[in-house]
Amino acid sequence: SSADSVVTLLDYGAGNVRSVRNAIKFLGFEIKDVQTPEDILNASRLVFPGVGAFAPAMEVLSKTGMGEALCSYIEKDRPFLGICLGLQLLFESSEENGPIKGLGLIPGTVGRFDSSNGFRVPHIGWNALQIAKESEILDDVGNHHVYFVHSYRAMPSDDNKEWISSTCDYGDKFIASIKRGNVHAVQFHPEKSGDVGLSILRRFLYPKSNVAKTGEGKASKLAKRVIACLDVRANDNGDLVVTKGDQYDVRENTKENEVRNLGKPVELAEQYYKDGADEVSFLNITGFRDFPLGDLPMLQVLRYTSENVFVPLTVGGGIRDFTDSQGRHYSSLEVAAEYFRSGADKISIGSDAVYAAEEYLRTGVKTGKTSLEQISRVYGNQAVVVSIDPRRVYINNPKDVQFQTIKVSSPGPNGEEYAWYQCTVNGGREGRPIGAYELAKAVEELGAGEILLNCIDCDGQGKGFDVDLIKFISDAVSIPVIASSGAGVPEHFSDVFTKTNASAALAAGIFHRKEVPIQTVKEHLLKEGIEVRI
Ligand code: 1PR
Repeated sequence: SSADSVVTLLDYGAGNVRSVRNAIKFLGFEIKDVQTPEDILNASRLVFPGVGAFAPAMEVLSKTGMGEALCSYIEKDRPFLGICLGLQLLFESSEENGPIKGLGLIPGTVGRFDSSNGFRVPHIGWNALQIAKESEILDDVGNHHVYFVHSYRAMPSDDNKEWISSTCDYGDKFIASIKRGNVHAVQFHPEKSGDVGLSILRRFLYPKSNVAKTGEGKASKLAKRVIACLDVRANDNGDLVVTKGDQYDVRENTKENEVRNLGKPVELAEQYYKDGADEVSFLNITGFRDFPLGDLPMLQVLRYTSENVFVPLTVGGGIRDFTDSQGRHYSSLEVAAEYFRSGADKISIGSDAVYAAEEYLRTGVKTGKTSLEQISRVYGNQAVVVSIDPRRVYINNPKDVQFQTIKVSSPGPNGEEYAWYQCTVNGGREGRPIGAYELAKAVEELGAGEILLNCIDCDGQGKGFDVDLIKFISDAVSIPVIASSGAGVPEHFSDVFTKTNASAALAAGIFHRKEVPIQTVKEHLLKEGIEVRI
């Protein structure tokens, strides 16, 4: 292999850089991992995908001498691409658990987004860039959305003006990318930004070639996301299949009562990526039974999918502490780590988050020991989704229950005008004494970065999302909420986006049964004046 086809990658082992690796390989390059500071100095092009939190990253860079090597590499104007934290570390300092000193190559500090002005934090999703100066790697990107996921950002100032190649508006105007000579860094994730992101990487890797323009686009702000969800479980032969329930019942109404089989997980995920899904979620729906570390097929599904799918991947099911039949104990953190290493960008916690929230509400104490808290501390809250599986309970009088209730838009079977939403565990099999409202507030405090809001009553019915529920919860928290369950036609998506503060909408059945392609949903949203990524 010639030096021309090699990319040096600085991976200090703090998280998942699998997708960056996959994207580089997809573009025809080999990867050489940095082992020593000399490897940095000898690189012909260096990619630095920062992951994890600022302080531990700086600690590793200082201790190993890699920070010094990085500074000298960059000062020599050698080809460099920093991603996300790989941009932030170039600044003087960060407020993240700090102030913590950074590499100090660019004047300025990194601070947290302010959620008080109605902008949800973390900033998750596809947003537009305002190009500030010419940068060969960005070229026509200004018309397109790119994928961001972060709670901290660097701010533009007179002192760092000369570095800024683009900014992004999200409550405030922050630095989306920098460029000086051959040195580039981006706050967004090109490796997760679909074709547009791949073309950014391609322009960096092949600096003198003519990369074709990406097609039409018209990005102005944070887009509403359309997510394809694959409920995965082993069928009775032990093969992993994509299935789909009817109010969570995934068995066919036949004599054999077999598990409904709608296709193969990897193939379907790739199809949805090509069709324009902004994200793909896998839910291992029997994860509460089988142990996921033994569940190698799901890890394989992630590994294969992440080789060809360049949008965020979420995986859920079975994320909790576990002792296997041989008595070996696995922490939820180990389980999550295995999923991240295999290509997941986010993990989603269902049942275990319900128990954590119940305990927190009972004691008022954050122990720091729940899976939710631990995973979010190590990987950041943007990597932790809580999946809620509530069931609607109609009541006549809000005083009849101790939970937060809403006035429903259409009355219950006996004319009830109110409802609360009871949380369940184990795939809807067991109702718990906690409402969706109480759960959402509690998990936000415990470190969830996003909420996947299902509704058992609506699941698989194709009659539309539960707009009452989604409005209720998305108004209660300041983290993004994904509306789920019940989509049947494109109008259901515009409905949920115009009537609630949901940041994303997820569907399964209509996509699996090929009733409505993802593009059709997006075209409809666009026509209704709702911004989406095209
Ligand atoms: O409790 O941490 O092991 O996580 C289990 C996960 O598996 C949870 O996220 C839970 O929602 C999910 N799950 C468990 N059982 C089922 C089931 O269907 N029997 N699937 C299940 C939940 C619901 C949605 C579905 C939407 C959209 N799936 O994600 O995809 O309702 O469907 P639609 O568009 O066809 O209406 P843990």
